Amino acid sequence: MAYQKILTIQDISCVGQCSLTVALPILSACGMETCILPSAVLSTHTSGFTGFTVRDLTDDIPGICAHWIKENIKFSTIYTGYLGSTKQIAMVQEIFDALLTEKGAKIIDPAMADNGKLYTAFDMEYVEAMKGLCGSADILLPNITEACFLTDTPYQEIYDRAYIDGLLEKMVTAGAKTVILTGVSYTEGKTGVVVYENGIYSYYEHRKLAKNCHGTGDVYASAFVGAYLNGKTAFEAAKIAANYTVQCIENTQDDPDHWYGVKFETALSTLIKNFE
Ligand code: PXL
Repeated sequence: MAYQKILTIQDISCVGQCSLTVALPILSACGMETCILPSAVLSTHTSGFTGFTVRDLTDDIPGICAHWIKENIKFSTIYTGYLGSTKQIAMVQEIFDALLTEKGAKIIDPAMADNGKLYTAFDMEYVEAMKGLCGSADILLPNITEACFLTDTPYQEIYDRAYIDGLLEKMVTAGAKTVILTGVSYTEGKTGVVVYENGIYSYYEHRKLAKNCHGTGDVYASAFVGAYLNGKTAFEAAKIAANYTVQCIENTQDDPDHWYGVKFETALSTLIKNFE
């Protein structure tokens, strides 16, 4: 494994096991120097908690980046997740241009929607801006809801292979090089991920657990990035991240008090065995 300095841009939800509090430990465990750019600080995530506080850090970003440019700091991968404002999306594009090494990878999790709906903080202006950013992705990691928003496709709970393949094709036509579409279920009791790369669709199917947990998109994307940077192909990394996420849900689902996230820490030792 080549040690790399990477940057991840997403929010800090102080409580709730998502975004940076998931990405930083997972990527560190995967052996990467992980620098962070917090997009916002929230007391908790926004799915299920009420009365949370939010501090949008958009206005801090230009100064932070100017300092990094002055220090000649560069990153070999930039991985983005939940952003704090529409204005930040244009800033992220500038960060890609200024702070990535020459062959550096842009990995984008659009992190804006699930179960057919946008997260409460976002609107269609955000979606429009996110479409532009996702068109520049080397690797794009949406769920089906996000893929629908990115491609102006009506969301369907029941779908077939043609519907899924159509979503993937539209995202690639819009510019994304490789797309990993999560939460694709063709058979009862099973779910999986489709990897679309160089015109080829590959599907990894696995068990679907009864419980739909918060934060699993972030756990999945972080484990994917960690595996990919350890030299795995996109398909191998998609599979490793899926197995890890299933184990995290399994380790959480019997604890009714733990409704807000998954106990991703309990499965880290299994995740990193993939890289020995
Ligand atoms: O897991 C996605 C996510 C990240 N960050 C914040 C969120 C959510 C999902 O709701 O609210 C603040």
